[in-house]
Amino acid sequence: MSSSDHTSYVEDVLPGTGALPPRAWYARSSATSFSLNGSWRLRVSPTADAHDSAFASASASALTPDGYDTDDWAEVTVPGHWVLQGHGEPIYTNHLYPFPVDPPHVPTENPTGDHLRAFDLPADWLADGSATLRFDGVESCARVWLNGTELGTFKGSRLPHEFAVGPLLRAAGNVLAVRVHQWSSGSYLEDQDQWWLPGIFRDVTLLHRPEGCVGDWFTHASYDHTTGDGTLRVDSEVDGRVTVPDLGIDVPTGMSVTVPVEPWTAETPRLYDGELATEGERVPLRIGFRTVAVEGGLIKVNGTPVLFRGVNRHEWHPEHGRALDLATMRRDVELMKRHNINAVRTSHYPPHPAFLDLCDEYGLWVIDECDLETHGFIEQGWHDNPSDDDRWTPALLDRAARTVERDKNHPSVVMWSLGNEAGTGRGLTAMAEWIRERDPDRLVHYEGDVNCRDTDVYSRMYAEHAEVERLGARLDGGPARRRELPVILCEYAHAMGNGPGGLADYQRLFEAYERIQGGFVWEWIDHGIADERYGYAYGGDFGEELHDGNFVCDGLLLPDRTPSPGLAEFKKVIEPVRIDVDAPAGGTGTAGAFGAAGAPGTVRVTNRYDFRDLSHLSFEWSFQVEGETVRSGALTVPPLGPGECGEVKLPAPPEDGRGAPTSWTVRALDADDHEVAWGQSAQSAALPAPRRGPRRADQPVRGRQLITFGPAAFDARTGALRTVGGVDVVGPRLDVWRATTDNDDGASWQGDERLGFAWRAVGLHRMRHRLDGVELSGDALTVRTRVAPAGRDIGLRTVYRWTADAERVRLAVSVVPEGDWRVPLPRLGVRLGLPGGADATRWFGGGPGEAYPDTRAASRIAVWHSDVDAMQTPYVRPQENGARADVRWAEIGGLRIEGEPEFWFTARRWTSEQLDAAEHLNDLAAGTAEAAGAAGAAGAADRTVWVHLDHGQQGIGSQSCGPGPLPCYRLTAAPAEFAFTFRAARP
Ligand code: IPT
Repeated sequence: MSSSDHTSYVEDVLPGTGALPPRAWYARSSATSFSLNGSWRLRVSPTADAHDSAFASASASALTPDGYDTDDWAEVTVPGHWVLQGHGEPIYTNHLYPFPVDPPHVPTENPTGDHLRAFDLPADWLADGSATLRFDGVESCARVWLNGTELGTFKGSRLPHEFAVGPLLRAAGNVLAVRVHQWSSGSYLEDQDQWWLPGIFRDVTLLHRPEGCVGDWFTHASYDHTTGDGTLRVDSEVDGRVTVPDLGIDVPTGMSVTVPVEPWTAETPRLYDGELATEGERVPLRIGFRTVAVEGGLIKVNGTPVLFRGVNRHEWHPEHGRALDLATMRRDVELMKRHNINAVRTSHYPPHPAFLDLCDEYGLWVIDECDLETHGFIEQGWHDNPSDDDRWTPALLDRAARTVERDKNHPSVVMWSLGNEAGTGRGLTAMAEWIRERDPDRLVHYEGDVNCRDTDVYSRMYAEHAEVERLGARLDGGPARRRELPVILCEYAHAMGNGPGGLADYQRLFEAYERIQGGFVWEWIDHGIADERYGYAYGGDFGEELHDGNFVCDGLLLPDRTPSPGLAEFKKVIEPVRIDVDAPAGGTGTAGAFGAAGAPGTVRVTNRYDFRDLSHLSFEWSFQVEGETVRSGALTVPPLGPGECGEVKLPAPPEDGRGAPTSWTVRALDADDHEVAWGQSAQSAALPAPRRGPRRADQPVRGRQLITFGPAAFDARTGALRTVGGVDVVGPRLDVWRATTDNDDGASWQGDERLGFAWRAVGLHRMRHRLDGVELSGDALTVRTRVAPAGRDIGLRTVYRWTADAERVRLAVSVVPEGDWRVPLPRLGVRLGLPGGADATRWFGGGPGEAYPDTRAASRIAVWHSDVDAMQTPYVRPQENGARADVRWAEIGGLRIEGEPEFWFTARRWTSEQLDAAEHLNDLAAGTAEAAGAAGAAGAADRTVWVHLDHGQQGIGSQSCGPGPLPCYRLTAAPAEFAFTFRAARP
């Protein structure tokens, strides 16, 4: 029990008192509404009962804010979280409750925000009828008074609550008082992996309810794909008429009408505008006709199986937390559509309802999840779990009802999800039963129900590729009911930091097996909090005693909504059109780029939409010579239907590429000229290899301190390159370390499998370079070394062999591992330092963005231009990033570097060690400033730029929560040879 009777509702397991029954939500109607968003007064107390009598009795006695002594109260913006507005601190935990687990009790230290808002009714407010006060989201428990009269209490943070307030309203001088407790029994049900952020974080609205107004209603709009007819029936609590002008519909509520319609799908989001009119109110309807069902073991919409290319979306804004404005929601939806995403799971609570309006309008399949997670009970083997305790069932049912009633009129919602990570139990079964009864026309999802007793789909999280394949091939066994069900991955591909890796490999499985109906990447956006001290803050930055660090930054968008390379990769992997370009390999010699016959190439186009043909896209070919587009034109592609595949000929090849590598690129563009999909042929030829024996071999000459050789000079003692083509360099030497990524580091529960852990244990971050010899022999300078960590007998025997002509030096590196290598290498290549003035970069190879062995689908070959800063990906926790794949040559800092074979190219203003040591973005800026200071350098322009030329990179994988990289992406320590040629870049 709480210390005060006035606060006993805080720990009561029941959801609340006084609220109206839940009903359909709408943004607009003919009835007036009045927003109470804006500036409120705020007083935060350390306990639930501080100022208890004062707040309550003041409410009772005073009708104007002047009646309160609010002089020392703060101002707070509603919607908002007070902890993000300078009062108290946010807390981040993944699944641990940040308080002792003793349900339903919460700590005595229970930050409580008393919110006050005075308001006059607008002049046009009609005093006929009644009014309701709607709260769209308050975390975690509220008690509400209007003009001194208590309206009630409620829990269920991301759910709407309405109160009847008509008789209490006055024309002027109303006072709304809302007491919000951070902790309540409801907190036990809201253990989602996110920040704990108390406050009135969604809209507060006063709704006029005229006589005869609309109550609750339920739009049933199905589609019969066999006839092309839609059937509409709007059930309404209050009788009225339903009109849909475009369909000539004008029927009473409750009556079914069947007419030919265009169906709604996420690809073709056809909405019909209609209206529900009762005697006292008209509410606009946006009707989408569609039917969702599991048939023959597959999720079908309008009779067609669908493939979810989805993301999990938490609501996030780096300054406002979960208080999202409409523009931000629209931005999310537009970014999703632009990146070929077709589905959202609203992890792990119903989103702001306006988000679902946008999903209807733009077209996204939605799994709408109830606001329920009790993950922290896993620590006690789920003992005392509210999901399996009858006392809590009313609270669970309340959450189900408030979700379904609020959102049931959205065509985009195709599945209800009971919640996330809440174990199993009777409460969950009761929710599923209630939902099926209320809305038999949608599917029920819950990943925690491993036997699928209560669900319509078998849902898995972070299954490794091999398991997905078994599930696809129906070799998974398990209970009979489950074997019959379709499979989705409600979470996969953990987008924490650099990654996720392996997306393309998952997509191949999703496309190969009909039972696997796609998945939802975890997750949409990093929940970093903008913070001057750090760049972005994450768990632990606010002094939390329990926290889970940067596990909260695991999205495809950086916190400011900049797409990360992971999103570019996802877009490519899930593109709804597959374009395979097969151009005959050209000759590198006299026959020209296309072989003697000059045969035109072929493009195979596959329509991977589920519903649409390709008539909304235009196609364009382009022809590149050594990465530069020299010709382009339109390509006519027939309007292939869903699933169809066709071949189109490329035009006759343009003039020969004079032995240079050539390629064809074909792009599919939508009506706004946005690229939807692309394909590129292989390069016709390798770059002509810089001749092994240089043109006129130069001979190294040993001086007192320097060895001069072609355009280069080396340290005579160490054999290290000092300058080449007039550019001073910190000579290249072998480098195997990378600042471990979140996916290298792995999740704490993954033990010894974690690579970052194993690498550090072996000592790959502290390799020593022993110099065994500097030899001059005729036309070569050879430097022999052994690179190895202290305390271990493993090592890499490394030989650098330099040759030169008048203009170029060539470095051939040979690496032979010694000893018993049990770990893969993070990277294998050389690192060199260039003067800080190095900035502009140009390269012929993969781009525009970063790529690693299992994240390279979006990398396309061209000549790219960038600069050192733009080549960085500012992951919230700094880590390896920014490599460009398949680079044939690169220019930076006045040098041109050619690779044999292609290499991974990375350039940054800090070393891997500095990157590795940084915990926040601001550490990097500070780190380099210090380094520059220590070197006596003046200003940023003098900082060394570190360039990595890598022969190999270890894959990325998804081990920050899921499986590591597939074996084929492992960089095994094995003998290797690779070479680079350096010369001054021609201006
Ligand atoms: C899974 C959770 O459902 C999700 O909320 C998030 O925490 C994610 O992991 C990791 O970021 S649960 C997983 C640990 C099995």
